Amino acid sequence: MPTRPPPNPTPPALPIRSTDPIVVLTGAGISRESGLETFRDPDGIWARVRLEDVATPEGFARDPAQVHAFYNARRRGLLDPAIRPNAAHAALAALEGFWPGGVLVVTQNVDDLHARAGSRSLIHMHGELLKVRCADCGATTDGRADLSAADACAACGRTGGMRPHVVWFGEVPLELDRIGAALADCGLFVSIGTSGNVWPAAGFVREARAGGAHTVELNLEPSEGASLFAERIHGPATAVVPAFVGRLRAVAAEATA
Ligand code: BV8
Repeated sequence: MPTRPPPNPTPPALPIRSTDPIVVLTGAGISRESGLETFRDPDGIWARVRLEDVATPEGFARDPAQVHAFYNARRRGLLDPAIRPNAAHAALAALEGFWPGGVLVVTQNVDDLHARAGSRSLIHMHGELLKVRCADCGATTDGRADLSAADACAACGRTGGMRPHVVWFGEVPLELDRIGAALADCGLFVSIGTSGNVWPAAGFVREARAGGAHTVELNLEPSEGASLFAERIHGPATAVVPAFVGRLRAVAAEATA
């Protein structure tokens, strides 16, 4: 008699209430199946360029044209009509729509795929590829065209100071106070598609645990901080994220039954 494969083990019940706020941290892995490169995978961006040359203020001061070329190529790539949000982005947007406790997506990504999928409660802690900033007056504006040192700031008119609105290594990420408050207050922290290499984002799981949150990692493979999570589910984001959001939908439905 052939032995039947064991049924998929039923995932454990989630120790959260539907009134608990949720914080979701995402990284490059959630956009991988949309066609955007990650950073630290073998075929990733840092296998091709040195982060010191293109993602630091020192690199920009040394060779602004090289940094502009790096971000101009990524911006043009993101604007390719073939690059669209995937099922993982869509599942998070749906979660924001049905979860009573509220959802905040904190993304390390500079792409616009969460917003295009419909997420509204969203923080781009490392900035946005489709925005530009004037180093002279600080004005941040939408920017979808190639950028160069010759471009003038739309606000102050000066040239030479335009840069991508992106947080480089050694620069302080955006909205850390708001993120810290949300981590302290949340009942569930979910980390999706990040290797857990870059700080301070890599420390968010510790902050969430300190606040008593249940912590879950959804990633293709164990991240640097995998052991810090109460639950770890590994697989491609377009599979594991919708499945996890399905579990949350059951929690929300139970609360209203
Ligand atoms: C700062 C620019 C001071 C934008 C980026 C300790 C404390 C504080 C700071 C530090 C510290 N130790 C070191 C530092 C300094 C530094 C740092 O972390 N260095 C690292 C290299 C050790 N941090 C900083 O400089 C930060 N600033 O510290 O300021 C401060 C801080 C707090 C308070 C006051 C002062 C600034 C960090 C931001 C730097 N900018 N990029 C851009 O060009 O995009 S970082 C870069 O890495 C990207 O932004 C990216 O988002 C980020 C993280 O990478 P991931 O998203 O995780 O991508 P990665 O490729 O690594 O991993 C992808 C994962 O997806 C993998 O696990 C893979 O398995 C998985 N995956 C792949 N495919 C799939 C998948 N998962 C699911 N499905 C799939 N299909």
